[in-house]
Amino acid sequence: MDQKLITVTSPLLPDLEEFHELLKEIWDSKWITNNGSFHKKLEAALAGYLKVPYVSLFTNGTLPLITALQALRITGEVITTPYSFVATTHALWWNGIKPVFVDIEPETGDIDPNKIEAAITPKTTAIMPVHVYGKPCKVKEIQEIADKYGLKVIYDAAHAFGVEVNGESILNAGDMSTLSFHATKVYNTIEGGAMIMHDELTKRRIDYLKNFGFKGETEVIAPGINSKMDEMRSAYGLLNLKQVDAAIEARHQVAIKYREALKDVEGISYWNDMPGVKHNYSYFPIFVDANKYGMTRDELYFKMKEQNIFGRRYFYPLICDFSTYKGLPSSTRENLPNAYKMADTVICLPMHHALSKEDINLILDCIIKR
Ligand code: T4K
Repeated sequence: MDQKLITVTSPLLPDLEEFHELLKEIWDSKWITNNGSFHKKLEAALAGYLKVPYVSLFTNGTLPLITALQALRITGEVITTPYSFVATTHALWWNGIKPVFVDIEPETGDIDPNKIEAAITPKTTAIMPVHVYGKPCKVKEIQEIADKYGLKVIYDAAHAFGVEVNGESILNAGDMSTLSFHATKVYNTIEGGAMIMHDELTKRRIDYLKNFGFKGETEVIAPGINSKMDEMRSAYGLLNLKQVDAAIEARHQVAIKYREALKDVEGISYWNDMPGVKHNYSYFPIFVDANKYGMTRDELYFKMKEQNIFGRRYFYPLICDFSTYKGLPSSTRENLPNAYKMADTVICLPMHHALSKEDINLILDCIIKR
């Protein structure tokens, strides 16, 4: 028999019978997309769950980034991080905006606010930070810089579903935040995403923009796009919302086990929970110090693969190392030493709600027994 694969994540799936019942309702109604009743219900339920005033659903987590940049009329240069998934800067590229990469903090993986001011030029119009792995950025410091220079702030919060700092949602920071509900995320709608905004007028404008710009039947207010979530995925999302707290708690328990077992392993480090933060345990990155551990990150990564343990090197290579971005002036090792170091040493261990005790032990044995 083939040995089971232990993958970096596994999707949270709703109960099939319950989903079938909702599908039957959708079939009966014959309303399958374009702001249907499940779409409306999910937007309201998510606003409540996430403690945010307005949610606009999208068809994935990339289109709300692209749409936010359009809606805020961002142009020129945007300051961002190289330590993310490519979608972050692809959204800039699709809008004809030049990304300017700023280094990250070694203790969070997020953009370092102390290095932002030096990267601002007369062409800078916005900052686009990422709460990478769901670790909250220093939003107060970032906002102070944005206010000083008159810049907009759009958070790529793809990893930060449900993350709170001192009881407040991290999604309320900045001008807008965007979420991804991709299958690989803590909370998924198969493919899907959302934008979080602070006022009703912006919510209305975004809802027009994600529907080609249509306001009513005959008026188009702007050249919008089509990025609406359909009724099937909205219904699926409503069911998954009921079980996401349990899934996050299961992930938390995995993190506790990893930390306990790895705490004395020379050359392997990881992050602990941050004070005052409600984490979502979306990823569990470890960092390999080859000199102390006696094996490089890649040696460990491939050894794990041989044992059918598929961690991932998120986020290696850095975005600035992909051919589209490599030639940019900010894409250098000298400018981004912390980001390069993290990308060269990280492995995200398997982390999801359905990891068994046996899976966890296999993963830990593979790391501990060199
Ligand atoms: N901003 C940030 C910071 C992001 O991280 C992302 C997406 C976005 C924006 C854009 O959001 P979306 O437009 O994608 O909604 C994955 C995801 O496709 C991507 O959503 C995610 N970030 C990125 C970090 O990871 P891959 O290429 O690594 O996924 P893949 O297909 O290799 O899957 C990883 C593992 O998950 C598989 O080995 C097994 C498991 N899996 C995956 C799928 C799709 C399953 O068990 N079932 C599945 O259906 O990109």
